[in-house]
Formats: sequence, structure tokens, C-alpha cells
Amino acid sequence: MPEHTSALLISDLHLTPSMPLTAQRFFDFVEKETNDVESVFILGDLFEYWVGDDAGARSPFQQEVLRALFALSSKTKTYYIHGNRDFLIGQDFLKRSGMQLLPDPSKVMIAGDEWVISHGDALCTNDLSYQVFRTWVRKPWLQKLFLRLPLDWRRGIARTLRSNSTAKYERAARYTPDVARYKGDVTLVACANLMGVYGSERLIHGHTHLPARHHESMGSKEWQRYVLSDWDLDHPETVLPKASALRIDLHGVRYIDLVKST
Ligand SMILES: [Mn+2]
Repeated sequence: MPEHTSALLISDLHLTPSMPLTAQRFFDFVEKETNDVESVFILGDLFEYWVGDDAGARSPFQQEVLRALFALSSKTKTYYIHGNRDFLIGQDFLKRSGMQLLPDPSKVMIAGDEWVISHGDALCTNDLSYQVFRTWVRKPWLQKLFLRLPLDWRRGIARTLRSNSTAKYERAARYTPDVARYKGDVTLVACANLMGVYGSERLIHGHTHLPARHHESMGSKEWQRYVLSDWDLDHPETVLPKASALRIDLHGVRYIDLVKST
């Protein structure tokens, strides 16, 4: 198992040209706040969407992010786990960015403790239709087919999927907030199962946009669950600016508020 003396973990930046302040915060983070750790882990949904490395190569914005990632990985070990928005990030982008892809979930050793790290969407097992969708879109043969489609088609499909899920989620959040919360969060059973399989007592994931530290148990099994925050500095009229990282080193585990430290 790889060992790291110190690490910063981030996820759910949802980088996109229409959120320039969030992107700038990421560029600053890479330049200024990653210099004294051994490793950086990006636990998925770095980008708002990804329809293929060839599309990324043609986007000035994605090239700018690529340069930042390359600068980061040149000085700090940089690991990446696919999210549900950017799971099509492929070998070409990984190679150019210098990021090392880890399977979801993975077990890593940080500051002497074992941690299971994951994006987290696979743990939202109350949302059955999403889990069915996920098993399909993660099939390599279907991904290969999709990546052979013309770029415009791919963008169109991605837009339709995104707006469907956003519309569905917004409707649910408005009319049945309890159901939205129920489907949009990880389940205790899925977490307990994961902790059992990996024989671990520490879990870190993102995806739910519900940053918190939980102490959980099921039967005789107990574990700590740290949820990473999403980042959004571009919609102060609707959401409080948010951006944070989880830092683990020999002093312990803590959230770094990247909004206050700007
Ligand atoms: Mn996600």
C-alpha cells in the first residue's frame, strides 16, 4: 500500500469556464497551498463534465487546468479518482497532467493511518435508478462507442444528461426535500459494507456536497467518515462561497477553509 506522510484531499470543484472565481481559487491553491505536503488527492468531479480527452485538448479552459495540474504533479504527487461527471478522463489527459489514476475505492496510508478514499456516488445506494445508470456508463465498451461519436453529439448527450439530472434533482428538492436528501446521500449500509471489505475504520469521500465529519457504526463495526466540500465561489447570490480541502498530517486531520484564506 502506498504511504504518504502528509496529504491534501479535494473533490467536486466542478471546474467550468462559467465559474472563473472557482477556477482561479484552484489555480491559487495549486500554486500556494500545496507546497508543504507530500501528496494531493483529487477525489473526482474536478470538471463539471468531460466528453473525451480530444475535446479537452481543444478547450483553452481545459488546457489551462491541464497546465496547473502539470505544475502541481511536477512538485507534489498527485492522485485522481474518477467522479460521476468526469469519469471519461482518459490515459491521454492523465499522462499530460501527470496525475496518477487510482481505482474507486482505494486504500491508502496517510500519516500512519489507513484510509479508504472514494468519489462517493457508488455509496448512494438509495438511488437505484442512478446505480443502474452508473453500471451502464462505466462499461468500457459503451465508453469506447461514446468516444467514437462526433464531438457535437457527445456534447449534446452530456448536456441532456446533465439537465435531466439537474431538473429532476431540483424538482425533488422543491417538492420532496426528504426524498432528495435520502437519494442524494450515501447510505450507512453501503459505508459499513465498504469498511468491512477493506477492513478499515476511516473513509473519505466527496460527491454529496455535504461536508462533515461523522462517527458511524453498524453492529460492532465503527468508523469515521469525512465528507469533502464542493467548491463554488461564483454564485454568491444563491450559495455561500465554499471551497475547502481536508489536510492529513502528523498533527491530525482538519478541514482547511479556502474561502477565508483567500
Ligand atoms: Mn459527484
